[in-house]
Amino acid sequence: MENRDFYDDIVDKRTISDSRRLRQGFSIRFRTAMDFVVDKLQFLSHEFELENNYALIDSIQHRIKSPDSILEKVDRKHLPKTRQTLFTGLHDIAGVRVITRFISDVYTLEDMLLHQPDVRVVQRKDYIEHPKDNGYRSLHIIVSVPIYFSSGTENIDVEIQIRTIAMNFWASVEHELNYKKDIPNKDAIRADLAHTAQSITKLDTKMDSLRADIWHQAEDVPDAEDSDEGD
Ligand code: 0O2
Repeated sequence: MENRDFYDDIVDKRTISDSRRLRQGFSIRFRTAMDFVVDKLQFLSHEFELENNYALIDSIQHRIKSPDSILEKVDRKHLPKTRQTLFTGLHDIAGVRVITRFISDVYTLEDMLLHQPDVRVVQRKDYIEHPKDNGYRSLHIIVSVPIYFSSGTENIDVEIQIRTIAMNFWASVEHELNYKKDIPNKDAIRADLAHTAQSITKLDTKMDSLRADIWHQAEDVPDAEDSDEGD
């Protein structure tokens, strides 16, 4: 099905103006919910930085799922092509990916986010603690957040993926492999990637412990200002 037919197909026998309204209503809801989550994450990261002198978040990416990708999922999951599926049947229409430097930062950020009174967890999958068979690692949380219309409040789901720079590097290469066709030795590359995922886990764990060492040693050394005071 062509992209441009997607929303028209969903509304089926509605008029063109109904279809346009639907598309705009769809976009405004998911974009507002996505921006709400991104703003919250950035605020929490800045607040943490003020207190601790380093940023929890290295970078943030976000996207609204493309019509092709929505259709592929609707077909794969055998969902009805209805307005309800579009608005409430999929939980990852709005997606935010947060990249941290360290594994411990993934969970610190999760903890801070989930303590917010207007963020409700719908689903949590910890692929860091329990990696997928192919080696994929990331923390996935689906949250429901409120958006405020003049007529009332709606709750919208947003998928948040939190992972380290190293996990993200691995996932981007693995993603590329899945989308490339006609690769004769795909199985061998897959096996190699699974092996590389283990090295990445070791690297992430080592970096966390190196940072802990740096912090502990920094605590033992008095600040230049502190030692000046004694002079
Ligand atoms: P896009 O373009 O990122 O939206 P399902 O969505 O049905 O496949 P489920 O259980 O609903 O699976 O979601 P899950 O397992 O939490 O993972 C969904 C998303 O996580 C995927 O989105 C990817 O972004 C990412 N992901 C999950 N597994 C892998 C993996 O093995 N390798 C890589 N590179 N990414 C993965 P979409 O919808 O596939 O694509």
